Amino acid sequence: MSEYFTIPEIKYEGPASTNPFSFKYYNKDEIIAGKTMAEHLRFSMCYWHTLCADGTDMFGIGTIDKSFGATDPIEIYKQKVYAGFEMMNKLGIEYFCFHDRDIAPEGASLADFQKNLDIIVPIIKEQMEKYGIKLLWGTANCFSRARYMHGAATSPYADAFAYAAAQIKKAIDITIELGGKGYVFWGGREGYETLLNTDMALENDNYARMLKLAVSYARSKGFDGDFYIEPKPKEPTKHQYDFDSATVLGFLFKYGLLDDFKLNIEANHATLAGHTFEHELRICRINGILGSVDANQGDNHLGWDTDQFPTNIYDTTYAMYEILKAGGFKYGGLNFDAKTRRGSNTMEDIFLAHIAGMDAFALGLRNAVKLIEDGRIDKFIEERYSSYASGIGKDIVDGKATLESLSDYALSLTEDVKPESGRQEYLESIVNSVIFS
Ligand code: XUL
Ligand code: CO
Repeated sequence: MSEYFTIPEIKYEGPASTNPFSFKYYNKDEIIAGKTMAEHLRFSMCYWHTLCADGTDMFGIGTIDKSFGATDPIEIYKQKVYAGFEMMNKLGIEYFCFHDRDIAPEGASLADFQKNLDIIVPIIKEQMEKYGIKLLWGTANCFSRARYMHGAATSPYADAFAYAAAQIKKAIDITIELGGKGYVFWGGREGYETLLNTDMALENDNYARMLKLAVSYARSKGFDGDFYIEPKPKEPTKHQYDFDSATVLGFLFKYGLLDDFKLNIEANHATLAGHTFEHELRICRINGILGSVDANQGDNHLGWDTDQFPTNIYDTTYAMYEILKAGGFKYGGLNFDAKTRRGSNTMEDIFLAHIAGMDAFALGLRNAVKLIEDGRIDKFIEERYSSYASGIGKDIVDGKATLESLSDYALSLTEDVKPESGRQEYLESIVNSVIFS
């Protein structure tokens, strides 16, 4: 098979290198905090942006050709496989993620689509074996086609629910066939445009029904990985039910789904929900539901999901801090759900973007380890809450205090409560001094 890219394998050359096709911070075999950088970061290429998206936007047509020299639909998707695996191999990316619709042409019917998937999946499998690349997670695209214009699992139309079930069943089969340990639900159309036409209770119940059907099918076929819900508050729908981590946690709890589901946190979805990336990760960390991450970033001046490659070092540092504190990934990883800007329209740009993203997270990992080893932030927090380690605070934590005993205690205080400074600016300066030391 001839090469698609004249770019060589990307190697670590260190921060002083000016070679654009080299890593400055990502040194995959270097051991940091007990694991190699590759084991910590578990980078993944996303099939849809990298091998399918052609730069089309609301105002303009594509600017980059992703047909890889082919014209026949099946042939185009075969070439995507070869090109994608060559790219991952050259970048040293060990995982990938896909939607059913990214990997094969849909054809004229559901049966055609499944036939096309059956042609492409063995080629993917062969390339995975050739390069030692693994599947991070699979999913079904139940949002692009007109049949899903009012939702898939939450559609008012039972036939749409059934059609989505067929896609999910097949996507689970493929995920299992390819040895994936994750299966994602992103509910782009699982929400509403107006409450005036919406039976929210039924839609929520049906969404949970679909998730349960998927779990019971996948488990019956031997899938022992994790299911992930990927929160996003809006876009394309005005309001999406999987609004943010806290909302999804409540949903999973209500429907008894917490044994099988974790969350896939996307940075740009966090900011769309009005949160920071690290806030969403913290919610997952403290509730034991961190599954995987869609690594990208938004633009502060734009109100939509720009899916940019992550280059903001503060974001990657705080994200890796949360991920390390959560004990790292089990089956998840850092999936670049990111696309080059429409004007960065060459294949070189796609390599450079992945290098930038991988280096940004590598530097984030290095910084986060330094922050944890430095210990001043942990110590500050411990001291800030030390009133709960003894006396009345310990009684509260141990469940020994009652409202009456607390009232008696408060009445006995001779002075008003005097909280100490939260020292935010000082803590931010610690972060800077650790990052730039
Ligand atoms: C859309 C998005 C999806 C999911 C998978 O915003 O993030 O690509 O990651 O369906
Ligand atoms: Co995503």
